[in-house]
Amino acid sequence: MTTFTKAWWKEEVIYQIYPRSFKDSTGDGIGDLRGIISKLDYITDLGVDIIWLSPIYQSPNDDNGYDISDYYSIHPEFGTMADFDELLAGLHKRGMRLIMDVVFNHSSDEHKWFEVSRSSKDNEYRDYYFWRKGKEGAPPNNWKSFFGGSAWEYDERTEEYYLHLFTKRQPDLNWENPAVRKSIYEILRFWLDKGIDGFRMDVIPLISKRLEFEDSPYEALNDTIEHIYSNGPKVHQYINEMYEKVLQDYDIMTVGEGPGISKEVGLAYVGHDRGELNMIFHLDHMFLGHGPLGKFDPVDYSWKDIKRLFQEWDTAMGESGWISIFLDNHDFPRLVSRFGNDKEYHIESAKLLALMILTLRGTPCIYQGSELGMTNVCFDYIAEYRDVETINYHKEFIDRGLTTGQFLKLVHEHGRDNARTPMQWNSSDHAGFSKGQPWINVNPNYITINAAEVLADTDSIFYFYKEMLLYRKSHKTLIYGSYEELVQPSENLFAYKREDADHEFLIIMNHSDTIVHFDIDVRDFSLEIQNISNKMSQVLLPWEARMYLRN
Ligand code: ISL
Repeated sequence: MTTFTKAWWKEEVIYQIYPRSFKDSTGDGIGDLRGIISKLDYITDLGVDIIWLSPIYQSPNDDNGYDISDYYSIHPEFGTMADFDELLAGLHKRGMRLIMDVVFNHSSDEHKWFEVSRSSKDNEYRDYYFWRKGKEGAPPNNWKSFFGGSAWEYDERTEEYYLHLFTKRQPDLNWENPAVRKSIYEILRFWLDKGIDGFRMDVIPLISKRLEFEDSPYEALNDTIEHIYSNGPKVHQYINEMYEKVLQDYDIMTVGEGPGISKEVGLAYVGHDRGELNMIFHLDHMFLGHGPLGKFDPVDYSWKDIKRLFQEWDTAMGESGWISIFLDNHDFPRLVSRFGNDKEYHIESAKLLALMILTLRGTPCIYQGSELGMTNVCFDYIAEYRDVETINYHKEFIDRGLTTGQFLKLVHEHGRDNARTPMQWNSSDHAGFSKGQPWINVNPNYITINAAEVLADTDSIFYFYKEMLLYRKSHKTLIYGSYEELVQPSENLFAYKREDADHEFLIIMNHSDTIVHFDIDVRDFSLEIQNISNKMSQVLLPWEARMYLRN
């Protein structure tokens, strides 16, 4: 059965905070650290353990903080280092932990390293980045940025191009240069010595480049990401060095974010004996539905694909690796809008998805607002969108002769701002997020979907999360037990078994708007959790989810 090594980061649950959109304490419309501090009791009440803070460092905000201009300081719009220390102490006092988001594949173009680097061909920071000559007046190769357009930007001052896999204001750092790595390790130590509990490492598989910089032969962006940008020749050498030089000295957790990490290479990042990372956020299920040109070029997929991926990943990790389980974050649509039904079965499907992320094998990661059932937003005007990805792709669409109306339809479903509208605290102005005009409009459904509502209703999505979080804590089978999908005739039924020497659980979920029969013998089991009251034994109502425990 199971011989997993035990670890706190397998047993605890992560809650991701996107600080810009969580709670504003000053009235400037931007969420901040004191806002988070004011909500610590709320977070404690929910019952999560580890807070992942999206970046709070100094940044020109071209990509909302994923473009860092000073890794050692807090952006004034979020507060001060004293506020940070207070937040960390507040979390620790309540028995929670804090992990920081570190972005080391690239910096901001306003980082002093880059400012010096671009100033001449010959300076001590030139090799902190990738500078190359063009090819007959064109960029060095055909690489495309994740956010549209070429991944190379020409800089007139030195008449060379620099590489940026994201926006042109996010130049890629050159890990080949030992001085870059040393600088990064010092930054990691600075934050660890403050007493934080770990890191979420942004786009970690991209840090080692294929230095030949050959053209990508692939048409689909996702293939280029997997085979050309990610998993470069020295990626494991670098991560292992970071582990040996810094990480291993601390009792922390590390989770690598991994576009391009396939199940075939996943274990190399997280195998227990590798000396690299504790777990990864692989994006296979999140990239389902992305066509050749990415998210704004959608293709169909079904629950069959999702179920297959979860089984394949579990098998690939086996007893020696670990992943995080999540269905949304600040880069993707809201889980209830994407994987549930945010209209007729809003509450039912939100609860079903909660049961799913808290019972699959891996460390669950809950994104802020999921516990309220927050949904995608459909802004009427492109001017209401803030995300650089949406803005850049809008330009590309117009250049290709499409209309803003056509593009907006895609953004409503796939845009990242769906997840970035302010947290809905109550039904007062601006959803109680801020006294001033928020940096991005609130979702108009805050009048009915908000924290005050769910806290006042013991049958709400919030209390379902709370119940499940408590349940998971006291049933280690749901953490370490084996995982096995129980294949059902209906594609929309997702059923699996979690088992160890002590217990056997069955989780059965109907991911559809119709009634479905299931074909699993539950006579020796008792029903532990159910999201809808329904007494029929072998029949699940639309979006019904059940968890059984063998007697
Ligand atoms: O959302 C995506 C693009 O549509 C993903 O491909 C995303 O860019 C990828 O997962 C990397 O995301 C991370 O790095 C980006 C940053 O914009 C994202 O917010 C971050 O999560 C660059 O730092």
